[in-house]
Amino acid sequence: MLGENKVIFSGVQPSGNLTIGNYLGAIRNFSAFSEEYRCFYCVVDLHAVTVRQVPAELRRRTYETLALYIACGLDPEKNTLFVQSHVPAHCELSWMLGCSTMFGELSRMTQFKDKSQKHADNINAGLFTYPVLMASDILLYQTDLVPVGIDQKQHLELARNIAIRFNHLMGDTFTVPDGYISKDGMKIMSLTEPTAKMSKSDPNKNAVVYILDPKDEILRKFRRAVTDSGSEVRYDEDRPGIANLMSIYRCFTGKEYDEIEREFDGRGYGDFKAAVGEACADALAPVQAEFSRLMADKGYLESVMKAGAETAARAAARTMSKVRRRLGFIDLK
Ligand code: ATP
Ligand code: LTN
Repeated sequence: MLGENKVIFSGVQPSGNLTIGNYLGAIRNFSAFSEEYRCFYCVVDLHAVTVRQVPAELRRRTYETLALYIACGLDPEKNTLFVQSHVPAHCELSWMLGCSTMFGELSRMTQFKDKSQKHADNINAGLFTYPVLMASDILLYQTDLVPVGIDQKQHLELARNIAIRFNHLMGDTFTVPDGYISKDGMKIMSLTEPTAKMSKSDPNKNAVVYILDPKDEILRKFRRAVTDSGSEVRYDEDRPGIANLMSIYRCFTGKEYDEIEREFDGRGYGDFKAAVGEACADALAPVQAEFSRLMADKGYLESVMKAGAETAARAAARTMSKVRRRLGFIDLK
């Protein structure tokens, strides 16, 4: 264990502009842990290059993702915020764990299958071994809890299996992590195709609300959101369009579904969509203001990255030393 407190680790890829799915499903929930846990939040740039990136954009998004972490309420004094490629131990452990992860296990990962279909011209080895690097991120810090959206459940299960197998074969080395999948914002769906996940890499910009979208854009996207036939604001899983909007409204306002149904009783979808847009824009306004302030100060962001990388590297070094000894490598002090 690293000290007394339990450890949290999570990561977000700087692979696109962050969406309200990333916000409600992941980042917004992170700050609640800072008092009780030792928290590591990482910008996973090494994962992002499993699909092709334009270098200048990747660099900008790495700053932006870090700035968004802070703008969403993560205090760098209370959380270790850092960039994955600044701590080489992630790659080192990934190689070692890759040698006890089976081809068959990785072949079953649905994200690999999805992304291979989407990027058929670039099915690279990194895309295939992505979950091993993710397991290394987590296991390197002896993580107890991993807050993620439900889409990451399968990767998390694999990370647990990798840890359990290593502990069994080589002796107790890693804490076996648990996932923490928040009920709120578990899975925010696309606004144009409400049976598919809202995803930052969706080429259809109308399907996705970005954290940094201006208010008029947010209102417009919700106004155009696909809803089902019918006109009543009532929660019904068989009507995925309205169910998704109700779930977004609930996340932003804290109102329960029956309360929302009463609020919009006798009013049509139009009124409701406008209210969802307003609630979303109002909630995001302070995040956007803080983000702009932070992006104007790269020096500050770099100082956070540096301090974060030092703290993370120190914690990672302890695990690496243990792993080296377990595997029979010579651990020079
Ligand atoms: P991509 O579209 O490039 O696959 P992504 O939008 O899924 O990316 P990630 O960086 O892979 O984003 O995920 C960051 C975090 O946000 C993860 O914890 C993930 O589970 C969560 N997340 C992503 N999309 C959603 C969503 N639509 N609803 C809830 N949580 C989400
Ligand atoms: N695979 C995750 C991002 C990610 C992550 C992690 C999440 C990389 N390493 C470690 C939690 C813990 C994703 O695509 N959302």
